[in-house]
Amino acid sequence: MKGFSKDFLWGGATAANQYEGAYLEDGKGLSTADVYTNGAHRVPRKVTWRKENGETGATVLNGVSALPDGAIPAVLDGYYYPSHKATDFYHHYKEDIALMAEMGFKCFRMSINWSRIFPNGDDDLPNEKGLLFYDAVFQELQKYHIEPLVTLSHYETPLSLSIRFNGWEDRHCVDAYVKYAETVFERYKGMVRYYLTFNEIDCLNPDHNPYVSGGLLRADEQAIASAAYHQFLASALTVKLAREKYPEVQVGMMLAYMPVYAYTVDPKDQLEALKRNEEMLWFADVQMQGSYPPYKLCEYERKDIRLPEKEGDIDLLRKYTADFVSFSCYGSTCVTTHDEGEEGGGNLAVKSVKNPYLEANAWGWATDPHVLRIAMNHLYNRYHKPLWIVENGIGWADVKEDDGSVHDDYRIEYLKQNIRSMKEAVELDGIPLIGYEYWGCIDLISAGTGEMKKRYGFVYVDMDDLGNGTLKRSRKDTFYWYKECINSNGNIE
Ligand code: BGP
Repeated sequence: MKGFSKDFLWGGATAANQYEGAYLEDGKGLSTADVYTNGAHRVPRKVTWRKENGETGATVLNGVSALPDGAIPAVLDGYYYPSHKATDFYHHYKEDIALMAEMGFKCFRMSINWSRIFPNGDDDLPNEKGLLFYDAVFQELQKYHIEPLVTLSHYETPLSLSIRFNGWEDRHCVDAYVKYAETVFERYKGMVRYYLTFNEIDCLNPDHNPYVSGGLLRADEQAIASAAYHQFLASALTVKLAREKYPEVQVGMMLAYMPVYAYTVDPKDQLEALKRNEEMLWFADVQMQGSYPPYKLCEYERKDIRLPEKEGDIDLLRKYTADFVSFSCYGSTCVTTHDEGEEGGGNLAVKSVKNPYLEANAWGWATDPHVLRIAMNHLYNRYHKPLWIVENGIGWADVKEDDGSVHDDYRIEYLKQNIRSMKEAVELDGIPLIGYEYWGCIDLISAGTGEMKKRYGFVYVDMDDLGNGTLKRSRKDTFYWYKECINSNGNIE
């Protein structure tokens, strides 16, 4: 049987706002993540704001929601903002990359913080100090032959674009983004070959987080549809830019894809599961097939939602589809229209019930030993383009022993199940897979809750939920396990 290819890109993944810290250093501007407070399991994060009259407050901006009239996002005293320090990759990148190299990483997924390069998102000139930081990171990666995979926008928008334009609702963001993409492509020519345009673009859905994904301070369904449209356009223009000026660059799309199962065999549940799956997949349809699926257009028509279309847009979307499909997948979710089943938690996007066949972690995320094979079959058989798993992992409140060790056997078990599943998709189903990037390879802040204790890493970082700690790095048991896994090219028992 054929295993993973010789050049399979094993590695790990991170995002600037959860990992970098240094939120105002060297000329960086504020991003939407920098005014986002910490939360906890079932305690949502909030956006802090100030009004002209001096009134201040904090508001939950999940789904269809808005800041109070006249409120402008601002950093306030008395709140804790996890992105400000994060786990300080900014000052630890050499040490962290050396740890990745020790595990044998072939690839490292990271994001560039747009507001580090253009502090207001659309400044005339880029911030040289911001560019220099990523120069240094890419040079360090090159030293160890680690291929960077760079997300251009991972759950953050320059705050100034949110305040002035309500983020991606306005077409202004498209031009600003393409200029940012071009600046980065040009600067890192020869150093970065793989880019992703928007992290988990489907999280822009009305039932998820349009603030985090689109920088929307006022999100109704029309604004969300416009924002998604503008991100599709920005992606297509980025692909065009690469094809015309940077042919060595490959641009992928990125989807959060946690397959949804029906809890019962009742056709009503089956239909509900189908609809939930399509709520994620239609975003990939536009980016990989080049047009909106009919059911989405019908829904927009029923709701009287108009796409902010201009001449030539449709051609761009059709012509410049992405080169590969990358996705995050942590487990599966399960839905029902019945009054049965235990409330399942899961992520905020899907109100799920607990799958009785699966175990879940403390945050309600279920570990599914077959999910990667299922997800890969769905995605490949629909788009026929190479896949790339750019997030998979398990969050756990790890305990560090006095000698610095962390015995995360639950994570080893998770990895075994998931890697086996993706291996089956490659070997038994013949699906082309470029690489596997384990999420949060070095401990970082949780996106959903802003907690530190929801840890994913192979490397423990000494810091608590409020940013106290030495930031010292230490190797968990999975560090050694993953190293062996990479060394044997995934030949695990
Ligand atoms: C994905 C995001 C990541 C990451 C991960 C885990 O949705 O792309 O940024 O954080 O989920 O989620 P959490 O951090 O909420 O556990």
